Amino acid sequence: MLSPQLSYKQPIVVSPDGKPVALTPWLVPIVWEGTFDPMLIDLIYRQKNITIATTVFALGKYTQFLKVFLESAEQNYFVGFRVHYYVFTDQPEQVPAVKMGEEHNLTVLIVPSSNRWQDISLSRMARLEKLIESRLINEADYVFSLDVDSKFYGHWGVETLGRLVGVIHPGYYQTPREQFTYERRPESQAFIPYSEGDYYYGGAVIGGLVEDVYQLAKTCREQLDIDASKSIEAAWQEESHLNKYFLYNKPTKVLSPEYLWQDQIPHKDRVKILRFSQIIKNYADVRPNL
Ligand code: UD2
Repeated sequence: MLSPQLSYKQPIVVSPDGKPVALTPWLVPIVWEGTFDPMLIDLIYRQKNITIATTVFALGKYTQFLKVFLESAEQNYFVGFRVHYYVFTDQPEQVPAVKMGEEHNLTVLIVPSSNRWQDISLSRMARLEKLIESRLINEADYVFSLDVDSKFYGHWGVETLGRLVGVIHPGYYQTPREQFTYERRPESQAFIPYSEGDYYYGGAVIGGLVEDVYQLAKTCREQLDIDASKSIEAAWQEESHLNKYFLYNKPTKVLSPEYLWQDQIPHKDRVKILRFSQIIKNYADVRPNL
């Protein structure tokens, strides 16, 4: 159940002298380069024999992004740990054959096409919920849901694991919260008033323990269904509902914008290392509708 909360000061992500802030006001880490020892943290997780499921959706023209996504993931993403990609697509023949590293494998799941990009994006919650129920609960320990129109540029490892993991959107990490693109209409289940909010989280990265991501996906799907029954679509589809969920169910680990950047934003002097970034795309060319 979501419950109302009192207003409080907006947490900062970068201090006034430009230093990354490494702790949220509810005392969980914000993961930046330099805040963890990759060798030590690898050693800790190596003893745990974990599997990280990773869901990625590539429908319509977005299948063109799979090759770069998967090839760059195989260079950087949980190298040395067991990873199982689940690729949801309407065109299985377009899934490229990418050489997988040791203990990395991929399953293709066929889903119907859609002629609205908004429906593709928001239906990810329902599909994630069902996949966890039917398979991941037995097949994985952790799960990440990632946007496909992206490339890995640097290390992404076990430092990102936690019970419930969100990423700070690169476009809003220095923005006053009243300018966040949260859903502002009270009629929507995703509504957040101007006086509330911690960070603006990107919908491109959702992660955590399978059980916790299940609760997130189920709740967001239920909230999306209520909105749909009232013919309301939140400003940023499932991303708006995700932000509402994280406001009342705080992540136990927050990833800095190193873990979600955008190729069109210069990164030098802003982040020490670029790990995962949205590639530049012409929306009119790749989406089924505008
Ligand atoms: C933002 C979010 C995205 C999602 C969306 C909601 C970031 C960086 N991105 O991205 O996660 O919350 O807003 O509106 O936070 N897709 C297809 N085929 C399509 C269209 C979409 O497969 O024709 C899938 C694909 O996996 C894609 C994802 O849906 O990565 C999100 O769609 P988008 O990248 O077009 O959304 P965008 O860039 O507005």
